[in-house]
Amino acid sequence: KLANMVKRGALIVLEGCDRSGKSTQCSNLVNYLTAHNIDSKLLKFPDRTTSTGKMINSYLTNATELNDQAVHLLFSANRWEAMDDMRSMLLAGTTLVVDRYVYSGVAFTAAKGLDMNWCKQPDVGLLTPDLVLFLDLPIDAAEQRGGFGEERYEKREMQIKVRELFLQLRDSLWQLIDANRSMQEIELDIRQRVLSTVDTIHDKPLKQDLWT
Ligand code: NYM
Ligand code: MG
Repeated sequence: KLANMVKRGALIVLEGCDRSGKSTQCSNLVNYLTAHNIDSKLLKFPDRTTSTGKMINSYLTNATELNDQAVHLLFSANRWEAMDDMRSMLLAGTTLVVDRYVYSGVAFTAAKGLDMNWCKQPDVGLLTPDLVLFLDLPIDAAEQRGGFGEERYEKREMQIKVRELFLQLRDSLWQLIDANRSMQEIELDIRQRVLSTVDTIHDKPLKQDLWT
């Protein structure tokens, strides 16, 4: 069948604490894939351009206050509103490189003391990644990279808790990347893992059953 001739794209997620180098690595990866004729696109959560994203942005920049549960649900809604487009792009053969996903959603809210299982519920049924790369950087090294910014959550104590929670969320999709190396070494490492995932996607169905 004609529909089966298009190989779907891979859903690749990069996760990590603030200052772990995710954003740089995500854009380098997409540039590399594009240069090698692998159709790919960079996405980022939160997507601050949508109406939920604007509310999230105003919360993160301390312009507004929101209840912890409410902002958690906004982060999740910000993902849900992207799902239809993401599914279409993946099925059309585009590999998506996603800067943060549900793991950030759970780790950051649970670090405030909310129940982890409660935190997972709104994301149940989202697209399941093919690969999650966790860029692991010791907090001290992250701080040496110019320190955390001004946004909410960018504090040492918070980041330590977030990292612990991230590690509790590790599942079979995860691969740990030692982010305490040169940018180039990390980039090569990530590239190899992503290429082998893209190569082995074959006719694996795209799943939308996260945390079910
Ligand atoms: N964050 C990100 C959450 O608290 N929940 C989420 O669901 C997501 C996707 O927002 N400190 C936090 C993590 C970051 C902050 O992300 C903004 P970024 O990548 O710094 O723009
Ligand atoms: Mg940040």
